[in-house]
Amino acid sequence: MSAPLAATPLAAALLPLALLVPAAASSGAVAPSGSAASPVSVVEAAFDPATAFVPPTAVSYADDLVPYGAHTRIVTDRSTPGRTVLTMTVTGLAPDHEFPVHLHTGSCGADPASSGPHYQDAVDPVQPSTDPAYANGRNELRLALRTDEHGEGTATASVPWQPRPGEARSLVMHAGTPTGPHAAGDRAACVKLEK
Ligand SMILES: [Cu+2]
Repeated sequence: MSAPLAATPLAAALLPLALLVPAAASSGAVAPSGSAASPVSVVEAAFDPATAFVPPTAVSYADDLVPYGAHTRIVTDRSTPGRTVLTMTVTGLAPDHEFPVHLHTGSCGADPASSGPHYQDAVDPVQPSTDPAYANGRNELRLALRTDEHGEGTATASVPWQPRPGEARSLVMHAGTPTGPHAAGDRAACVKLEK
């Protein structure tokens, strides 16, 4: 097949993504709803392999749990001062499964470890953080996302703080239970919240 014939449909397929990227870079959120100053940001994405040609917003590292093409919508509501309410909705995931989902500091990358440690409001001076005074569901943002028999689910967490800009860059879905071939703490998927 000649290169021009192959390149044209690819370029057309990439165009919507190319249009999304500048908006994300300027706003700090992948797909802000409303004005740029809106305290509510929305990320909508389909999971792709980390090796995709265009680095995906939502990466799956375990397509038995988070199949490529499965969809997520994440709404981060900072409209109440000093409070963050984050809601994650998914479709197309492994059915009857519970994913521990956490706000992490780093961004998503080809290496699942690139999302770094958990974001903490008060940062534990000892890393990795295991001290329950810091590693808890009030100082970190954690969800338990349970899917139904159709692989759909939604979960919400509310915390009495707002993340420091640029320091809470991803939402990580751990493999959870049942574990299957994975360890419960393995990173099954990652969604970028900030560039
Ligand atoms: Cu985590």
